[in-house]
Amino acid sequence: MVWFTEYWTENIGLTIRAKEIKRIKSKYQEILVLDTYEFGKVLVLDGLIQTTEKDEFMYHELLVHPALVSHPNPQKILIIGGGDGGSVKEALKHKHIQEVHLCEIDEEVIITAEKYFPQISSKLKDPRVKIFIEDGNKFLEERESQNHYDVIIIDSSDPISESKVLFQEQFYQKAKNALKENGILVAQTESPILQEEYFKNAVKNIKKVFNHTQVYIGSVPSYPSGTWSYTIASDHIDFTKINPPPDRFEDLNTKYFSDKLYSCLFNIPEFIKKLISEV
Ligand code: SPD
Repeated sequence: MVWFTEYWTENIGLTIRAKEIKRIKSKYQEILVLDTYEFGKVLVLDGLIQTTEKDEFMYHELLVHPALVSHPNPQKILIIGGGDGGSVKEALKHKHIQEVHLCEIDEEVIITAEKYFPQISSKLKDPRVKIFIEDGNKFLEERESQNHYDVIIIDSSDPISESKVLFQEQFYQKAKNALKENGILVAQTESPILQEEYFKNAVKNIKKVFNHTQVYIGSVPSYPSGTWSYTIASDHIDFTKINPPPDRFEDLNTKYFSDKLYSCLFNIPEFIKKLISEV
């Protein structure tokens, strides 16, 4: 019997019993693959759970679909991070998508996902997907002035070590420069309950860069507190005023996201509105 604990803060954590733990050391981090009783296989980077077979859909569907249905015609997508392939899998459910660029710093994450998480990584070899093994921040610097993408999805790990820069104002500015005029950025922005400062900092920096910003939340049981936030932003799309046509929600084959969920997505709890008002 093996137990794994992710320490959410110094006072609280999540402990999972595993049948087996595999350890892989990459150039950037320690990668663990846990074979657990409750969550199925679990991918852990430097001690932090990134994805689990049981609840990956809850996170990836909510990160990806709101932005893709909000955009009138998303064709070219960039995903930064997300080497497990979960966001690619969800993005390719939209029939307009012609090209997905995935920029992941650590090739070993992709190799591990393909070996141990075949369902989550199932679309990484799709011909519409081009993989770049690069630092996301540097990748954007090279494409900054190209008005290249319709939607940019920041599927990062937490704002520590290599990922810290992916939560800073300068990074969001580079992302905006790489978007087409009516482009949309969406980012995972941490737990508003246990990671209040990370959350507020990310929202504050996104708000500085874009005219329209909305926070929404969802449940991800394996992430700190189980309540997770996402921030969607654009210069030209006011998310509170648009009403995507019903066909944009068809054939997505989702288990969490739906047209009904989307229609009330931005009605977030009062205590989270208060946190946002403080940034
Ligand atoms: N605390 C973990 C947050 C991780 C968010 N991103 C995970 C990447 C999965 N595709």
